[in-house]
Amino acid sequence: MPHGKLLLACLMGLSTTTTMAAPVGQTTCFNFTEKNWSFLNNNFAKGWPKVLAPGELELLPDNMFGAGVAAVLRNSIRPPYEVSFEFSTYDDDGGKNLVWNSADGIAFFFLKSGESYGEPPAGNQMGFSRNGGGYAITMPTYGQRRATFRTSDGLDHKVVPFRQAYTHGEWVPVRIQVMPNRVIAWGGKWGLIDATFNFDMTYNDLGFSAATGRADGLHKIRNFCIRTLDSLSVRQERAPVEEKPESRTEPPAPIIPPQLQTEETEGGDLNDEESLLVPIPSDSSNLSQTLESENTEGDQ
Ligand SMILES: [Ca+2]
Ligand SMILES: [Ca+2]
Repeated sequence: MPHGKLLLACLMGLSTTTTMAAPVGQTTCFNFTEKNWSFLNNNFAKGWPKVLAPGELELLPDNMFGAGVAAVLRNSIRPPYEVSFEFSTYDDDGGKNLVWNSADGIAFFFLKSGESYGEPPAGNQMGFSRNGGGYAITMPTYGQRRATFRTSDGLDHKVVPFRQAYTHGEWVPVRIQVMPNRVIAWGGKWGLIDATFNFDMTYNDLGFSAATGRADGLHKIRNFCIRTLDSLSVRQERAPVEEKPESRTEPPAPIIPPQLQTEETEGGDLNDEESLLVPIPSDSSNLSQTLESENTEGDQ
């Protein structure tokens, strides 16, 4: 990605306005020092989140326990839009099979009120506040690594396995499309979440949160951008779904997900090469139930 030029153009745009009344297809990237950001923390996370370098944000360092943080972008962007970022998690006693050592994970939240966010909660809420409404794509690292679609009441409506929620220091790309009443998320090369929900559109703030409990870990994000979408050009993109983790011994290598193809009409041509990929299942309720029961034992 020609990130330097893009970032510069975006920052120049931001300096003239506090809102994002951007034309469709415009990408805005952030370095986390823009005035629209609010950083929140609890008493165990004083000083975090921290901007490590332009565009790189350390939500939490390694070996900090009981911590909860959030970085809220106070903004007025309304769906449909797509966010992209990379994230990295690392724990000095963590590893791909040491699933109880590292916690708790990162959440991307949207359609939320930053003003009434309150204190970012520690533990398996991953800093995603119950105040101010909103929704989140979460990537828990404690126990079964997974991705979820979560509402602010703490309920997970979709849960899928996602081994790369814990990256052991690698950077993993994520893309999330927020549309009226639908959210789609990709992580690494996997299609993670495709959820429909009757969204409350009262608030438009979005951002990231993270937390630790009795288990810990470094949580970082970088290269965060938002691209405005035209709802008519949003195309249901097909992506492979991660296998059940037991069936694979190695996590997949992270790759940059393909760009959206906006030139075709919705549905596309089934004979094109995307038809080789597996569609995201519209209903993973059986899996969700299994994982939710485990989730209740999460790190507090
Ligand atoms: Ca540690
Ligand atoms: Ca640890």
